[in-house]
Amino acid sequence: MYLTQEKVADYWRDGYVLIENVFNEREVAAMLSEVEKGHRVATTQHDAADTRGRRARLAIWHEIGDDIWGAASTCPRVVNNVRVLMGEETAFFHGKVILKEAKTGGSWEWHQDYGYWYDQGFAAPRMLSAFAALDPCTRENGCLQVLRGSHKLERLDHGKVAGQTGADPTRIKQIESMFELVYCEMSPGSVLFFHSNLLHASGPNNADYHRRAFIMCYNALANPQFTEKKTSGQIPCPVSADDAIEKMAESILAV
Ligand SMILES: O=C(O)CCC(=O)C(=O)O
Repeated sequence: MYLTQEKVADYWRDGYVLIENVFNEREVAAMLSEVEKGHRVATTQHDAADTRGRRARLAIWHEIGDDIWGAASTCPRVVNNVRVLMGEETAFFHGKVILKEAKTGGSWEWHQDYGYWYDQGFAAPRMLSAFAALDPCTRENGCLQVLRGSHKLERLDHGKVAGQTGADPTRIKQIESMFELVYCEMSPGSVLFFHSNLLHASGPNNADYHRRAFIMCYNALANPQFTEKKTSGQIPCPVSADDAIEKMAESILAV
């Protein structure tokens, strides 16, 4: 379950690494139940229009919380791998559920997460996202796409692209042939860990099944944020017992 030095080297070369079966079927089922019926997702949702006029929907928060989302964000299978990848102690930054609904879910335009996190005042791109698939993620339902190795470009200029913050589209056209385009097809429970300067995007959901995902974002403990502080402060991300999320999943599914 923990990443080998070889996988860590892959992450620094490619800007991402995939781990299969981080969350088991019951844990994924409990997260989906909380997507559909839970308070957090229901009360924190908003839309961001894409360039095709479709809407990408997400629910976002900055507190770890005492629910299945908190249990996933502090799960050692995630947090300890984040620490291994970063090579330093980490703090929780935010969590977001991406709700790319069947037939209607919109695209995410090309961007680097640090492209806009920089504007939120973070000193350095010592930041990482862990994308957990809750449904099968396929090309048909708009799986994540990455430009392999593009984190090495370092931060590009970002601006408004439709209702989203995206990388400069002219620059994307210029650099895209330099990198391999990878469609990250994933099975539920797998987690893609990716660097905050990795260029990524995703297409619309044209399939008749949803593409929902939970993205957990982390910042190096020693990486200060100068402005727009939404986080509860730079404290080490707590690490739960390994079975904490499984126990929480069972109590959700028992209701
Ligand atoms: O879920 C996706 O396809 C991409 C979401 C994303 O890139 C983001 O929230 O920054």
